[in-house]
Amino acid sequence: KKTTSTGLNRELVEQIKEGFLRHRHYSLAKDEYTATDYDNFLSLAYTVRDMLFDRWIKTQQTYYNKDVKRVYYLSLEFLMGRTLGNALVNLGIEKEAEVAMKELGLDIAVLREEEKDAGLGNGGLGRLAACFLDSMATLGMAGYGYGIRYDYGIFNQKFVNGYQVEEPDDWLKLGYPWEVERCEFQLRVRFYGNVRVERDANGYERYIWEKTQDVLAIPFDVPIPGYKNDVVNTLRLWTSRATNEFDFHDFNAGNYIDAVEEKNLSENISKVLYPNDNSVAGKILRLKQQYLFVAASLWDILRRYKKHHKDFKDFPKKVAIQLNDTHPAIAVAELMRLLVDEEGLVWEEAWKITQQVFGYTNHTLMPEALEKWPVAMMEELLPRHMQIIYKINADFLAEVSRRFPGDVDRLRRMSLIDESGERYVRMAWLATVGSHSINGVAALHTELLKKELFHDFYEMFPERFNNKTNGITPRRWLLKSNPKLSTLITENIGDEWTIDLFKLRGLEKFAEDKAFHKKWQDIKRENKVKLAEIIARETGVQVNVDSMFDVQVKRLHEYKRQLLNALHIIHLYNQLKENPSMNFVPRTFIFGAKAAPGYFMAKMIIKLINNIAKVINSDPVVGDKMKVVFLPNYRVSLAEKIFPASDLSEQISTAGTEASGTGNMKFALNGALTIGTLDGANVEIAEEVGMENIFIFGLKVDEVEALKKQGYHPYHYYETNPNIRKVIDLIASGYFSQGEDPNLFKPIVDNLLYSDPYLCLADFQLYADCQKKVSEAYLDTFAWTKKSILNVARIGKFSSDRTIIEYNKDIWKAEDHILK
Ligand code: DL6
Repeated sequence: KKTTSTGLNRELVEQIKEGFLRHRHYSLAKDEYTATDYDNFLSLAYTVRDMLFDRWIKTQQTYYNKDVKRVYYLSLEFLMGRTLGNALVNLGIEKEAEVAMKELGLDIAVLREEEKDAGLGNGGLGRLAACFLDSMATLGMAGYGYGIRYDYGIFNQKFVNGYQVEEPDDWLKLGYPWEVERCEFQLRVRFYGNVRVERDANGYERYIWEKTQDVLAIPFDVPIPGYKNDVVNTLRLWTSRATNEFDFHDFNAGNYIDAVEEKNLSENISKVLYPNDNSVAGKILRLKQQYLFVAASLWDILRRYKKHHKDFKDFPKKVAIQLNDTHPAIAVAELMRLLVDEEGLVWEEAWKITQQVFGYTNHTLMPEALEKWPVAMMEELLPRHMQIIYKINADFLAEVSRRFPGDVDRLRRMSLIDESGERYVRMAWLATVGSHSINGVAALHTELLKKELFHDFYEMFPERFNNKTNGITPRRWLLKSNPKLSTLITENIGDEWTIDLFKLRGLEKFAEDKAFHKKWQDIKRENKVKLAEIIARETGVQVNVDSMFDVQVKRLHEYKRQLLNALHIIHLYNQLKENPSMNFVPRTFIFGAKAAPGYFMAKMIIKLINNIAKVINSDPVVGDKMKVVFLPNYRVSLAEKIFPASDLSEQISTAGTEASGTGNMKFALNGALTIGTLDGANVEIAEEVGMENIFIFGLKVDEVEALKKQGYHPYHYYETNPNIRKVIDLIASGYFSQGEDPNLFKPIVDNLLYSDPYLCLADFQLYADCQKKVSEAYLDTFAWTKKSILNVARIGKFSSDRTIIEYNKDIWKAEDHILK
């Protein structure tokens, strides 16, 4: 390869230019006069895609020829964000692409902004799946993502008069350049119908699922490049379509409208992502989505396996399937159905295989997020699966009885069927019983799972439980999103950190280096200037880039306590109003969060924060000391601009509620300090970076439990803490209602005073005291910068590469570095 003295590969530059012009001409029929920015983005995307395709074909050929063990990550969500920048980084051609565009008179930054986010997920769970795909490819494993190609991803959020308004995310409207439709692998997925029992020649019962209503599942493949290793893996997303006969049958009967309606119903299945994070919708369409993608994926997995194998005895040696939460848990019953009904295995053998193949990851303890499907609904939609679940349950409960004779209450608790009222199938139990591995996503979370939710199961088979602390890919979340900091790091410790994040430890020796500090601070400031421009554009608010950027970005949920943050902002505001000349460390409070459209309290909290922002930002007493901004439409591409510009990371969930968190890792990786509770992965972040480099406050899990047990009375805090009283009184007075009903925020006030399920009031003073320490610490620039450097230096554990290596060692046991 011909590279110039600056390390630029000229040959590649020319190749990119040639590809770009060819695609603009032949794929889009455009020229430099008629091409829009989007056309130019597409032309570059197609050019990069060509490079991915070469590697994709080679990678897949190698997997096939070596008949390697495949790892399948089944997830109803993949929050991929944009692909172009990531592909350029992973192919190692970022510079060449930039120069190529420049030489054609184009600014690559402009083109990159043209790409729509693939927002096929709600939050942490979906983004984790995306990071895992990146890590599996980077580690050279034969990893596949399987999910749904929703026509509409997570809604676009707007604010109208401070209220959240949802708009459809029509992300496919202009075409998605990264996918390839694979019609040849389309298949039928069955619903409804009934089950007939037949006896075969040997007298064995055969179950025939018939008179079904069928839908076609069509796969679309997206290439997933590893980092500079020529590996390209596959994300296969299914879309639903009507079967042809369906239309023709009704059509010939002269029933044109019904035929079209039927077609629409079938195609509805993959229409839209359910916008619920940490809560379930419980709608039949959701169960259809789950079964559609599970049935299609398992069929595909079996098809691939059968190319090399005549029977199923090696299936667990060649296949590992990870269930991303319970959303794909019906896979346990579906694999049993395929093996027993379709492939003719005996039940016991099929069950052994099923358990060996599946692993299940739990992502939440929130009761409202635990899926259970009404037995009646399941029986109607998936009659054969319901029979299989009953049989699994009967066998399992027999085993429980043997282990714990006479313990009827235990049987009731552990039954896959909840019979306390309307009968439900407990999907977490199905996933647990059907898997050889059950894991939580941070050490604390896993311990709580063993102690609480899965305690009975942990007593039955402790060896199945393990922890896999989450991680994030350093390629997207540092290398790509924070190029200046990445360059500084690489200049000083080399570039190995990109594939071995523990190498960041090398930065420790610069923790007190003044010249290094200066560069570190300059980069943070530049990133803040860029974010300030975005804030001004999006919200109209001019922020002070020399203020501390204090940021809370994540889904809006009461347990995440954006409200606690808001209460503290009002508290600071009260102090400033009382004493305008007080010493005050200027802060810009930045929020980003979508609320589930049906989540009233979450939407009220958004409105409250927007109104607080209006009041504070226009108060002359406050001036430049405080600004509050709520950035609309928080999403992956926006997150990439926020983390590098943050000084303080708010991770303030009630202890015992946030399973892990992954935003916490992204902030720390970009040099923000954390203020947080001992919850989720915060605990491990504190262990890694050291207590002197993080701000920990608040009740711990056992204290939360004890307080609730003794009877929690939030009103007591209101009565006894004047700071809290002033804050709540101000909200209740209508001060933030901005001309609307003075009682606008009464639901929030009442909830705080009389219920406060997430203990905002109990933690308030501890939080405010800790925030005071944060402000004091920020005044000491040297000490703050040192902490910032040490956070980055010690965050290596939270690479998703480490997480995937652990999954593979303990659960999947597949080969890595296959192409080497
Ligand atoms: O494991 C990824 C992510 C965690 O980091 C978050 O703490 C957790 O809230 C989230 N869980 C869910 C659960 N939803 N469901 N089902 O999104 O997972």
